Amino acid sequence: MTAPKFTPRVFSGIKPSGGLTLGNYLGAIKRWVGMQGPDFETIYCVVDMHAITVWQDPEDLRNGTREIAAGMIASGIDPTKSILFNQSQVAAHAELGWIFNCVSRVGWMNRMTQFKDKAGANAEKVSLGLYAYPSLMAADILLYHATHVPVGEDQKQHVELTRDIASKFNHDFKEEFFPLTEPVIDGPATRVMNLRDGTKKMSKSGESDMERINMLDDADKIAKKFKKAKTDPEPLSETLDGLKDRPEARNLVDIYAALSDQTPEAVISEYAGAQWGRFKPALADLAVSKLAPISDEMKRLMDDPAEIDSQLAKGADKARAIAEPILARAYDIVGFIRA
Ligand code: AQP
Repeated sequence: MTAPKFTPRVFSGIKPSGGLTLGNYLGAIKRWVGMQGPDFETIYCVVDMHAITVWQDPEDLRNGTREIAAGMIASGIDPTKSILFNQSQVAAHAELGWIFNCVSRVGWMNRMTQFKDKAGANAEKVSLGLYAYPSLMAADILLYHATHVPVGEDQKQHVELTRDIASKFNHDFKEEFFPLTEPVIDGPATRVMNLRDGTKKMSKSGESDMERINMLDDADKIAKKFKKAKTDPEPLSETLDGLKDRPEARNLVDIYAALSDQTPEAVISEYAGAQWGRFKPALADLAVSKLAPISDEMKRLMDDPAEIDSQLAKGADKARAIAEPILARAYDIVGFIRA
């Protein structure tokens, strides 16, 4: 249970390790937009320090950071309602991250499935940062005493680790200082799958461009990608149960549901028994109608990088105002002398 003394506050982030995908939009950003309002203070971050856990060309990183920020704003993250900034402008993330490296246990990191997936057989050669990533992610969240973190299913284990780190810190230093943050994982698109392999997640950095919808894809590309999306030869089933062992079919139904704000049950009842020749073009039309206004606005915003940088700098000032007193108190608790 989250202790009542904590202000209801949302933190979440996206790393600029490539262009924004439909997975990021449906699994994260669209839901973040919906959390803006009176119930929560909302803090959204382009987590550039996480991006460099794998090699990033510096110019691509700068452009990617602006693209993610533009995508968030174009999707409805309002910098007057939410704090929007890039992580590296608030040094307290790295400072608390170091403390958490000393709270976390190596055994905890060894259990992280994302590290195993990303490192693969190459674990000896990947960066130390990639291994310690979840500890920095815990710092991102706890630096703001965030009570809720809306994420896709793939990040659940990292939010659980954040709770473990908060608990251990509170226990070791005998003070209920950090909240036990709740992951918020809901809706039909918590795990948008790869269009060429329905057992793998859609990722920014996946090998083939055909396996993902990028938020900047034009209408023709979106139609082509859905047309070529892998499916089985069967038509859509009459009920959702009938899609149990058909991951690619289920993924397309879930994407349709998330884009149209319906349940997957409602989609399957509308398209019960439909052939792919009917469903795929309907899905492509729906995706274009929802994504084209966002990508047009993204392009408009990206034409003025100085304005995006200025929004990020203003957001960083607001983020620092919350983060610095929390970090200062954490330093005192740990026993660091400060002026
Ligand atoms: N396929 C997805 N379905 C649902 N949610 C997703 N998210 C990412 N992919 C999907 C959610 O988007 C938020 C930001 O994620 P991230 O970019 O910081 O990291 P990631 O999960 O590692 O995303 P990628 O696209 O797979 O990046 P790469 O390829 O660079 O590793 C998170 O809330 C995430 O759950």
